[in-house]
Amino acid sequence: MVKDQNTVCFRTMHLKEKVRHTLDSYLSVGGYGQWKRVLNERPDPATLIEELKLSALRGRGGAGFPTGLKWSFMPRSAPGQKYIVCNSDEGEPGTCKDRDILRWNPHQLIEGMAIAGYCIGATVGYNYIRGEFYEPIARFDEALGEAYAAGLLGRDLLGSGVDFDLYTHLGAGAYICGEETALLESIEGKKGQPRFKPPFPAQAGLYGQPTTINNTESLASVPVILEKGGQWFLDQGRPNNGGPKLFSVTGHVNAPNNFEVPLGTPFWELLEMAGGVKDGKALKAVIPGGSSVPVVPGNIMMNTDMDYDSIAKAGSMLGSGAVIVIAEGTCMVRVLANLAHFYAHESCGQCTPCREGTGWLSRVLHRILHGHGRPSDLDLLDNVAGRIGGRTICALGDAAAMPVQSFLQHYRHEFEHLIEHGRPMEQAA
Ligand code: L3W
Ligand code: SF4
Repeated sequence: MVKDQNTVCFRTMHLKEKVRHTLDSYLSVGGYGQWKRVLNERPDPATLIEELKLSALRGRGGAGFPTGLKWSFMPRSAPGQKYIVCNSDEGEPGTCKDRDILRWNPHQLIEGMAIAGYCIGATVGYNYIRGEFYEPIARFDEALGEAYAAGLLGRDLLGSGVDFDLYTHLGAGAYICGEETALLESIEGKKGQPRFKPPFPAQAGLYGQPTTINNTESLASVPVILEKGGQWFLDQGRPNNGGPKLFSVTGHVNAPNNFEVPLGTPFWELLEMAGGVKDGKALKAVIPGGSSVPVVPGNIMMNTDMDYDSIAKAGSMLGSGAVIVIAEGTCMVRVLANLAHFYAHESCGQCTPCREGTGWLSRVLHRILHGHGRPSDLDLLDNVAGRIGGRTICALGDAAAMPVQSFLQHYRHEFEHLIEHGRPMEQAA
C-alpha cells in the first residue's frame, strides 16, 4: 500500500477507514466533483486538454509521453465511435503501483476515464486489467457497479445528454499485452501481438476506430489536475516533469513499498523512505524504471533526482517508476540472466530479431552464469543485443537489449571474471 504521509493525488489512500475504496469514501474527499462539473457545465474539451498540457503530466506507464498532447491527437469531430482505454495490465517487473490504485482508488480512475472520454469524444471505455489481479479486479468491478447505481456512468448522465459506458476486460497473463496495440488486439479477441505503428491508436485503434490509451496512474491523476489546476500540478514537480508520481521501491531495501513523491525528489530520499539498503549493505546499482531500462551504478543514482529528465541524464529512463535496488555483494551476471530469461519467455515471436535474439541472450548468459562461458561470449552478447535494438515492431526488443548493453558497460569485469574462473566475483546478497 502507498505510504500514508505524502499522498497528494491518490486521495482515498490516506484515509484511515478500512473501506477506502468505496463510493462513500471517495465522495467524502470531493470525489466525482470534476465529473459532475463537466456534466453540469459542458466545458469546451479543448480547454480541459489545455489544462492537462499545462500540468506537464507525462504518461506513467513507461514512455513518459505528454498526456495532454496525446489527447489532442484524437480527431474529436470525426464521425464514428471513439474509445478511451486504460492500461491496467501492470506487468513490468518491479512495478506494483497500478494495482494499489485499483485496490484503493478505483473511483478516481473511473472519474479520470469518464473525463478523458468527454475530452476526446469517446462514449465507451475499457479498463484492461491484468488477469492475475484478483482483489484489484474485484474492487474495480464493485466500484463500477456503484458508479452506475449512482447515475455517474451510463446514458444521459445527470440529464446532461452525455453518455459514458465503461467495461472491464481481463488479460490472461501475457506481459506483451501491456504494449498498447497488443492490448487492443487482445480486447478484440485476437492473439495479443503488437501492431505496426503508425498508424497510432489515435488514428486507428480499437476495432479500427480512434482510440486513446493511457496508463492507470495517468488517468487517475486527471481529476486532481482539473480540481487544483494544471499549474498546481506542474508546481508539484519540475518543469516538463509535472506532479507527484508513484514509485514502487523494491529489491534489496528494508521496507519495500509504493511511495508518492514529487518528481525531482532526490533518489537518496526515496531510498531512505524505503528503509535504506537491506542489512546495512552499500548500494551497488539501481534499475530506476522497471526491468526494461538501463541499470545505473549506485554512486551515480545517489546524485540523481527522480524525474524523467534527470534520469535520462544519468543514462537511463524513469519508465514506469519501478525502482529496483541492488545491494553490494550481488552477482550482476545472475541479475541479467534472470532478466534475459524473462524477455525470452515473454517475446510474442513475431519479429525474428526479438524471437531469436532474446533466446540467444538468455542461453549465452545462462552458460556464463553456470561456469561454461567462452571468451568470445561478451562480444557475442553485444552483437546480438545490437542487432535487436531498433529493429523490431515493439519496444520489447529494445527492452531486452538495453539492460544487456548497460550491464556490460558498467559491470563487464564481473562477466569476464565468471568466464575466466567459472564462479562469480560476488555471491548473491
Ligand atoms: C500519435 C504520434 N501517438 C507516440 C503515443 C503512442 C503511445 C505513447 C508512447 O512503450 C515504454 C516502453 C517500455 N502520434 C505518436 C503517438 N504516440 N508518438 O505515445 O509511445 P512509445 O512508442 O514511445 O511507447 P510505448 O510503445 O507505449 C512504453 C517501457 O515503457 N516500460 C514498460 C512499462 C511497463 C508497464 C506496466 O507494466 N504497466 O507500463 C518501462 O520502461 O519498455 O519503452 O501511446 O501511441 N506521432
Ligand atoms: Fe513481439 Fe518481440 Fe516483435 Fe515485440 S519486438 S512484436 S514482443 S517479437
